[in-house]
Amino acid sequence: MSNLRIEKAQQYLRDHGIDLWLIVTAEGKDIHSPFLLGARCFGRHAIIIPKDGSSVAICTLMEAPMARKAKQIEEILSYKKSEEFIEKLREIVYKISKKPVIALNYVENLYKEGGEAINTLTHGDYLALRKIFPDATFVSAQGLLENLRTIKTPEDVKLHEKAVEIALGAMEKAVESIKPGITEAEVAAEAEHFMRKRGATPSFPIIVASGPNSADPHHETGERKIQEGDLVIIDLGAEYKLRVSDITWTVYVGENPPELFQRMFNAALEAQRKAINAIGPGVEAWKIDKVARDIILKHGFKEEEFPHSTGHPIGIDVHDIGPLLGERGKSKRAEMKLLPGMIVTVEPGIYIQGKGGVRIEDDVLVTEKGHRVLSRTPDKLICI
Ligand SMILES: [Mn+2]
Repeated sequence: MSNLRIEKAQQYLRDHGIDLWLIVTAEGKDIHSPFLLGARCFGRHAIIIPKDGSSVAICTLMEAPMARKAKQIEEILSYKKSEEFIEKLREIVYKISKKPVIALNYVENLYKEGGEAINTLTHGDYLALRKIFPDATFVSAQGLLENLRTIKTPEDVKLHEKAVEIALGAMEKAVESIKPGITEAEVAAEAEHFMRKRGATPSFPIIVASGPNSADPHHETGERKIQEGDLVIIDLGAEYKLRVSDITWTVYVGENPPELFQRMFNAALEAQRKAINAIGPGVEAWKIDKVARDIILKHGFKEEEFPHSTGHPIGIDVHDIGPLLGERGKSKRAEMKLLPGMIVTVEPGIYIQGKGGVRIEDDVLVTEKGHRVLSRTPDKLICI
């Protein structure tokens, strides 16, 4: 059984003098479990990745067959009683090393440096592990997780492409459904229905922001009826086999958009396309943001009318770890370099309170030579 993710993790463990990587979790609290297992187990279970040799998981009797069928972890053991879980865990770990150095899913400097998405070990699990392995040294799996999550394997990229394809289909359904009198919630339901039929779910609550609501980038979809003369922002993503997409289109309801709306759209589009063109390996993330921000300001829009970052990495979380396409100095993550295999969103927007907003968002893969746009936003303002 060959699993590129596990091979990468094992290489990292060997390079850093760590004996094993251990995940112990229950009730879906650690997203890295389905990422490695290929199945969602809710009972308490452990995944053990040793620096050499076979990967092992210990699952409940009920969930072990499901984990075996996923064929990601080489050996799946099962247990009935919690004592049995502890015994098996001790046996496997001490077979790897008598004084094990164990990587766990927490970050060292959370408040200063962030890393929420990978800080998934609970304090209770940590205390339990301290008791089970009194002579172990625990270290953070942060570097390992950053490596595994930010740089996508070819298989990851395929799953992201599928998540994008489903999101684009859902977007087309949503746009087709727009007419004066339909509510934001009804438009969102059309998109979600499309995703569900294709084995996907929304990767976050679908945003349909109409009229003045479109001036709030994170508007909560409600029961407002869409009217002629509205700008409508639709921001949605599909989660397919744990990989997410995140795209945004903006449309106008009516035949002739006012000059202001057309200017907003043209500026956002130019900012978005030029920011995408600046993406390539080795480029610091803030530089992409600067390209977009400078264009929006050049068009005469104010700083506060583009109040968010240009983009963020996506992966198994919508706002994943890695380089943030934001203003320099805003976060340490803005100084990080884009590397081949990363996927980021590019989503500049312009928002004018009381009038409306425009946002255009694509998902972009960084490649060895430059980039590849995985989604495709329209290059003109769609008028319905
Ligand atoms: Mn986004």
